[in-house]
Amino acid sequence: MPEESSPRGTAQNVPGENEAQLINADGQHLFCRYWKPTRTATPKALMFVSHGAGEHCGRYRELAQMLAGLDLLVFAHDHVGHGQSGGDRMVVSDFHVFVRDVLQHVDAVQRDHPGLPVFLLGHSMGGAIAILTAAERPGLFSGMVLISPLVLASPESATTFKVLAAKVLNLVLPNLSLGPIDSSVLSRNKAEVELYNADPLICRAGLKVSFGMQLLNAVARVERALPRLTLPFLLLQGSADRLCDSKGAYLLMEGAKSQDKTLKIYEGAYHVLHKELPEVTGSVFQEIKLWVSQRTAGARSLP
Ligand code: ZYH
Repeated sequence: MPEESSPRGTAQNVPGENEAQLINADGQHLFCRYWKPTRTATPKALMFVSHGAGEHCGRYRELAQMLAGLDLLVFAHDHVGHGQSGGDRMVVSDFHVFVRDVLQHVDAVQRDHPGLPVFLLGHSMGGAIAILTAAERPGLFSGMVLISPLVLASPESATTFKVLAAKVLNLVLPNLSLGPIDSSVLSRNKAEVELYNADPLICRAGLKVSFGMQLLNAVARVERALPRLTLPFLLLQGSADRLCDSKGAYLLMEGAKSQDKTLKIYEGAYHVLHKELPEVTGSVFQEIKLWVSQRTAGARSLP
């Protein structure tokens, strides 16, 4: 595990949660969080959590704590350009940097916990990162949980249109802003929208054309990677998601070669299923809990 550095932020007083720093291959700081198993000193599996664009890994605390309660060691970092990590806000030279950094972190944690199964969990852009990470290292991951992953550029999304129109602009005005995303169309839970809007670690600046181009690159790479996916996965998707169209979830189900693949559609739900109406989010937590418990049941905690 990376060296523990002087902890900052709010997690200092959160029981079972640790913070640390990693330096990536470009020399940038990655802000890391760890949630240790609550019932045992020896985890039975590892789980990396991959957050989405504009947000940060601290927003996955409740999910991580639930998974730590299943004897998993849950770990995460803020992707470059996000949260408390280095780099210009929501800027990445190539989408693959996100994937490379996840693999660096997974390799580091696995060195300290050899022989344990490793899982991925990703939301939205973080889901695209999880898919590309799994496709790059076939055999490394025992499974993945995807919450409304970015698989398709929604044809109805105004941003998709703007990004496509801006392909040419990218050459001359890569920093042009495409306008911020409207969080109120991403969850029906008003309290969660307010929490999101008040979170100081969220990047609310508009998506830069250059970042939109990287998201489009990611979509194209995910589509090509689907036939290389053989790992078990659980896919959760809202039918009324306006950012990542549910057609993407069906494409993923058809394209992945995995034998063990499960799709659950939440009728009427928006994009951020883990922060949606209580009945949706409650079910999302239950489904993930059940799926992960079943796939780690045989795993023994190593001394
Ligand atoms: O990863 C994303 C994200 C953000 C912007 C995107 N734009 C595209 O995909 C995106 C994904 C398109 C752009 C055009 C080309 C094709 C891709 N995330 C994470 C999600 C969005 N956020 C939404 C706001 N959140 C946190 C998670 C929120 N909102 C309300 C309540 C609670 N959380």
